[in-house]
Amino acid sequence: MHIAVLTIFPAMFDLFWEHGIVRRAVAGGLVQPQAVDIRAFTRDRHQVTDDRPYGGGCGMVMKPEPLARAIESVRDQFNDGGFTVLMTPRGDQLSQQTAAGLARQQGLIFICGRYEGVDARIVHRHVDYELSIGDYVLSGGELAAMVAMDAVIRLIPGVLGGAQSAQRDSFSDGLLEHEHYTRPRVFEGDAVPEILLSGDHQAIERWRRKMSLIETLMRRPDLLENRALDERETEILRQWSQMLERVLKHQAAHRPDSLPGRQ
Ligand code: 9D3
Repeated sequence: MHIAVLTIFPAMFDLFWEHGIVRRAVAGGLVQPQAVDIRAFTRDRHQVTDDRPYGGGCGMVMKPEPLARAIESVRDQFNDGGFTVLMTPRGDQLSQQTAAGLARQQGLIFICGRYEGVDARIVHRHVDYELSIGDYVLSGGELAAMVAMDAVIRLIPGVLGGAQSAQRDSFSDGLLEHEHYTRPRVFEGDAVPEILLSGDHQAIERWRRKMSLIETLMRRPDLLENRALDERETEILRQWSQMLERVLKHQAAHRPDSLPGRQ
């Protein structure tokens, strides 16, 4: 997949391409990345990429002409076309599902805004999708584009090896992961759960699924509301619900005001 990032800070991406899974994807020819310097597409002596907003107000806006020329130049190189994504706090929030959709495109063009944003005509005429990574304020679209690209690249077929595999991500789909342990068996007085040392792979698998479910219930109950539970999961939650009920009843029976001789 061809991926181009349009930015006034192309050097920010040098290290991104050179590490970990992204680096392997590039080395294996599965991703052909390029950071395109928007400034190179200016035509004035001072290579200006921003201008004052019509209607006044503080802050600057990214000029449309250099951006349009940069997008055209990349489109000419992507013979099979590219899906153009503007990184902006106003966009749809990135999700695993969005990432999977982007991973199916022939080519991707990410536009990183700086200043208050880009001229609206760029959005109207050249942008296919507006993407945010969440409700917090960044100084520009570059880090957000890296987050999106990282999520997308690991979903391109062949990028993850069998050991890691995107299938494992979807196996525990919709649940948080269980805890992980490695040596030593006891660290700062905290021992590895006995079952993980048992060698009983079926029991270990059951334990891990149960822990995933319970971690999800405690940390992200919202994830469970939107996910179908299978029979085993339903049974685990029923057991927990009974346990909690018992604890609550016990607590209620032992409240100070329920004891004789008080109040
Ligand atoms: C004063 C109003 N601000 C909007 C919330 C202006 C503004 C803040 C930050 C305009 C641009 C930016 C720079 N941020 C991005 O370009 C950006 C971003 C983000 O800030 N948060 C989450 N996702 C993204 S994607 C691009």
